[in-house]
Amino acid sequence: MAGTLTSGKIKTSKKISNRKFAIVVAEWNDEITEALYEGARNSLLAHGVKKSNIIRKNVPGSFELTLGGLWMAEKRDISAVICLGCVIQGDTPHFDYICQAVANGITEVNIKTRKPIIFGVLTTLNKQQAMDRAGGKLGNKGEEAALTAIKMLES
Ligand code: RBF
Repeated sequence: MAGTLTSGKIKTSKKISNRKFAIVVAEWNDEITEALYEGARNSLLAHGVKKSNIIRKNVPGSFELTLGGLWMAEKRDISAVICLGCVIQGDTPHFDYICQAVANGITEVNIKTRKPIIFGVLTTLNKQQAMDRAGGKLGNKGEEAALTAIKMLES
């Protein structure tokens, strides 16, 4: 599928099965973010990550993913952090502020901690676009975010 990340060439090593991953989940639009979480978790498990090596942390909204992600990344035993959220455009400019802030925030956490902090945030114009990307006709971006984390650790 165009525009999607596939696990095609990933040959999961023993190294990955012993790595610890944090998944930070925003509670706003939880119908969507729970589906993203399931996708990410199942993808990690499918690539050999142990259940006990997947740590979940909830935060209230996508804006809080930056700090939640930093807290997780600062833990020495965590190798990568997957941040999952869903921002849906409303009638006010909040959408732009939140999307910009979380994209910049997560970028900063990557640089500051030198660990892969994955941007798994849907930024959509409506709920249908979000559903299409959270296990719907366009796949599951949570799954892709987990694959990205694995690829970064394997690279
Ligand atoms: N958080 C999301 O994760 N997705 C949203 O679509 C979303 N929309 C918001 C719209 C408004 C008007 C406000 C005030 C907040 C919204 N938030 C959303 C919450 C935001 O990420 C954060 O949790 C709060 O602003 C508190 O810092």
